[in-house]
Amino acid sequence: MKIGTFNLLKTEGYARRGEFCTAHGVVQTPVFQNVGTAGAIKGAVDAFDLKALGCQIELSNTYHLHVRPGDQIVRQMGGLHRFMRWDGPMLTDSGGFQVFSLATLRKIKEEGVTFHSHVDGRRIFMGPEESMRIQSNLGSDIAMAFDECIENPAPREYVKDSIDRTTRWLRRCKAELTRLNSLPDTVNPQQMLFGINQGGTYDDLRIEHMQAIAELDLPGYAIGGLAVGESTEVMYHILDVVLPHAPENKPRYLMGVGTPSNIIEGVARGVDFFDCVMPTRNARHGHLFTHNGILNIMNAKYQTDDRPIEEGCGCPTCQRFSRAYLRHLLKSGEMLSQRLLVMHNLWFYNHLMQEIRDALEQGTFAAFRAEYSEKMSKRI
Ligand code: PRF
Ligand code: ZN
Repeated sequence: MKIGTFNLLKTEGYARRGEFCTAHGVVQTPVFQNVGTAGAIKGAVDAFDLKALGCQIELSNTYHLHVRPGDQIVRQMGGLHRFMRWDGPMLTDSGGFQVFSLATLRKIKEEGVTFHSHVDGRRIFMGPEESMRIQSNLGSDIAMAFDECIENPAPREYVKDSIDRTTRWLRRCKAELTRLNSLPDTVNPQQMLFGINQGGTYDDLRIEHMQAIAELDLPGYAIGGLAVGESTEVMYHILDVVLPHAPENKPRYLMGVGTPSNIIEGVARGVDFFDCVMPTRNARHGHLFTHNGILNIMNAKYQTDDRPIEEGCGCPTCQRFSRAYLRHLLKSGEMLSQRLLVMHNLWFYNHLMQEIRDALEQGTFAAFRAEYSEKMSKRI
């Protein structure tokens, strides 16, 4: 299969079962991208663990790796795949979101954004060209466009100006990545660019922007600017409105989302790629995903519970350890608790996507959605 090809294998309603080809392998969709922001999965999980957890594609961040250790260093070490010893598909986010959520004292101009590093306060400039050069040095399979992610709600005039600028930035991203891929010593000359749809909570601006970016005929499109202050209902409404205008034969990626039920509802509306820090972040606080809802391992009732986190779970943690032991580890502040709990949650998310793909293949996704969409995100 040619790199950048998206094969739609089956559909059920708006939900899609597909496969997407990258330079480091084929991704079966719908897929959850496992987050390793700075080239490491939080909770002491390495690239070899990721394989055992059913991870198909890893996600890292331009902004973090640019600040530390520096993308030139990563390039010198052979690119991020080789640096972290992950040989599967990899996506890097552009910095667009992190600059807006982490950095301080930012100033946006047509050329790009000036901001202060969250690590040492140093002044940094990043625009579309800088973001593409950094991502090219990292050598990911999918580079994300440099965009502006606006918090919801935002004034309409601001959003309109912002999406127009994000479209101009996208053209510059495409031109720069094309140039970088043609250089003789590029880390990953097959690196692809995904565009990002913005437009806040305005239906017409969302559609207008999606139509504008679709014209660039990129290999994939993301929906950004969601899960940033609006309600779940508004997020689902925007997906309902904008996805019919996304190219059908290209993968769609809902950035930074979400809970198991957000994922099931996203799939139902036609989303193919997801990513979220939720499985890792929740695990580190003892919040563990199961098919019956979210279990809090700190709860006193687990003190002498000899069962695994979830009966029947195939993860390395549930194969070996009891709720009682895991509760003890977390309460004692043992580092081991982080690793064991994160492994369960990542396995759960990757396995959830496998269940979704199986249901789509068997034409039973509607039933799966009805049974689990609400239940999985409840606290138990
Ligand atoms: N843009 C980029 N990355 C993102 C987002 C975005 O809008 C979001 C919004 N949920 C998460 N990550 N570049
Ligand atoms: Zn488990």
